[in-house]
Amino acid sequence: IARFDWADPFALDALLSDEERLVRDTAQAYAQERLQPRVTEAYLDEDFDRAIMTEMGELGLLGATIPTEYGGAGLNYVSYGLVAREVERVDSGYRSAMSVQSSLVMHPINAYGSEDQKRKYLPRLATGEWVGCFGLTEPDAGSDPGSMRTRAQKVDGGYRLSGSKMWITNSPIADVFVVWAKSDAHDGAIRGFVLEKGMAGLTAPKIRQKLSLRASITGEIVMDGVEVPEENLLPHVSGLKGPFGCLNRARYGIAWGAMGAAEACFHAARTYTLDRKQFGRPLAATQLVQMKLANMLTEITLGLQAALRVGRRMDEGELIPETVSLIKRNNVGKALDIARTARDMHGGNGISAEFQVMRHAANLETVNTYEGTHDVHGLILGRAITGIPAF
Ligand code: TGC
Ligand code: FAD
Repeated sequence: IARFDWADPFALDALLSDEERLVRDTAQAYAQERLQPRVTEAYLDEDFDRAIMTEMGELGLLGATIPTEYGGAGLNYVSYGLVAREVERVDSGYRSAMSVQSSLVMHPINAYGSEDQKRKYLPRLATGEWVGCFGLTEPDAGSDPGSMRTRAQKVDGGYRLSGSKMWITNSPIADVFVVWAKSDAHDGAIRGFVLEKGMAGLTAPKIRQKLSLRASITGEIVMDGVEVPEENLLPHVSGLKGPFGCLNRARYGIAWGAMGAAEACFHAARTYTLDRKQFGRPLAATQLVQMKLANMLTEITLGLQAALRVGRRMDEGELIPETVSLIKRNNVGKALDIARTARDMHGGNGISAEFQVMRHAANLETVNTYEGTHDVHGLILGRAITGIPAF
């Protein structure tokens, strides 16, 4: 007779192929053995170890869905989601590094780039020899990227880019910058450009004193008349659907990743409340604690099934952006609640870095905001339900 397994109530494991389980196990071993031991110090020091990119590259965790002929791993979207879940079980910032490189830098080059661009950039991004970043958000254009000010002006042999991008994951250590700008030569349409470190007029100062996602490096991208050759324009996409096509994939990965962070917090809360005694019995023997654990497990179980469903549909060629908004919004929102509750259940210890839960809670504040805020995804769904854009 099949029994209830509190660690996997709907037997997600049985819904995975052998290859998917292998990918999951590889990512889990790496995350637990190599990332977990260094995360607390990295977080406290506000330091991202650049070597993580090459380590992930060696294991095939960068560009998991990119075809093997360009150095990717040629895996499906469910595998990509499973990697995100294992990496974010350790820290949302490490998953960020993986998502940006895979979905926001390698995907646009693969989907919208020329053959020469693919051959030049993808293999070195896949190994982590090059780090990429994605510049969409600006100081005055966040939820509304259509109002961006960055301009590409046509010049002999290419374009001159001017403007600034804000809150850009990995920009201070990036070699390759996928930047979105309004192009005068294309009637003001938003176009993608690949910039390279060292181009005159390009700088990427680090943003300091973040209280969230501290193990990830974040910066600005400042473009002061950067001259970009014609061959660095992404030729095969025009308009906001370019960056949104990338965001669909990154948001999908985040829906899995956030569940990894939530699972870490749930497991920590379970262990802690079983061990910790007050009033002569374990905290886990109280009704309130059991109700909190039951709520956490319910949301995680449902959230994982939903992410798997969206991933399976993507692998069948059905990527419906609103379904991605639904799981990004729900899973991150629930993960944030779970992390805050786990923090509370740890009492005073809950505020210590040693117990991890407050770091996850602080990280998830960012995850709830980036890639489309919780409310913006609600409005995307609201528009789909009513036919009325209410942004
Ligand atoms: P709207 O009129 O809705 O659409 C403009 C054009 O884009 C197309 N489109 C999409 N295409 C593919 N996938 C999607 N999800 C799409 N959504 C829209 C649409 O069909 C249209 O195409 P066309 O051909 O007709 O021109 O655009 P809007 O300006 O009204 O936008 C509305 C809204 C709110 C949905 C959108 O602007 C939005 O999603 N805002 C959130 C911004 C955001 O997510 N920024 C993320 C920045 S990157 C980041 O945070 C990385 S963090 C990474 C990490 O560290 O892990
Ligand atoms: P705003 O858009 O100003 O929103 C502020 C508040 O207003 C939010 O609560 C929002 O939900 C609400 N709001 C906005 N519009 C409406 C509306 N119409 N109706 C009701 N409420 C509304 N961007 C990149 O391009 N690349 C990156 O790599 C990247 N990495 C990031 C890393 C970190 C650590 C952070 C914090 C952000 C990152 N971002 C990145 C930027 C991120 O995508 C934006 O912060 C996000 O899209 C929100 O934009 P904003 O900060 O300008 O907030």
